Amino acid sequence: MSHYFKNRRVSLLMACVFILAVFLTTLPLQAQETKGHQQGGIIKGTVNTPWVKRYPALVYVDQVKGEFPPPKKNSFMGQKGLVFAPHILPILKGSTVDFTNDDSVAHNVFSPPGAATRFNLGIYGVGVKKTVTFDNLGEVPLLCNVHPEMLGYILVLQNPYFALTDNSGKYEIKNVPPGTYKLKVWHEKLQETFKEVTVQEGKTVSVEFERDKLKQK
Ligand SMILES: [Cu+2]
Repeated sequence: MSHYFKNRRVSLLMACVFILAVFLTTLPLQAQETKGHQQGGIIKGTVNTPWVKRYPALVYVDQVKGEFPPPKKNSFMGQKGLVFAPHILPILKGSTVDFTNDDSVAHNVFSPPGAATRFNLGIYGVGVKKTVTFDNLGEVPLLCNVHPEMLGYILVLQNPYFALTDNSGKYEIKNVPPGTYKLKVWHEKLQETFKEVTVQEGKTVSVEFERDKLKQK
């Protein structure tokens, strides 16, 4: 008799543990779903090219309905150790960028013909900050008149749904509003390419860019 009760107690306890475990494992899932529901979907995947080991690729949604005002805080493009840092700076249209000089030598940052925004900051020394506002969509290569080896890029975008790849080519764009879009890849060494993507509320969609489709410039 007591054996029977003991077994019963054990199975009751096991049942409780099981229910608790199920509850605990589904809890974060539920939270995630609620969050995803409020914040659109996720686009993720890989840009399969060895070039990403050197410089990241930019993956971005080409056009999204709505207005996306630029951040009030200025973006930042430094010059340190005779390189532009960061090498690639994606920004929203209308953003203002601070160009600082953290080197012990003077720089003369400018954008060449063909850039979405043309500018020339002139020669400026250490500790000086110059600012430029970027009102046109597209690519702005950055050069320096003093150091021909210096090269950087600003990419001016219509919406905040973009990501740079890590050094294995992986990217993830969060909170994308549901819809069908052109998902574009930009890399300084590659021709621009895109894939169509449909984003659903609360879902993750994978978009892979195959190596043979990524043509060198
Ligand atoms: Cu320079």
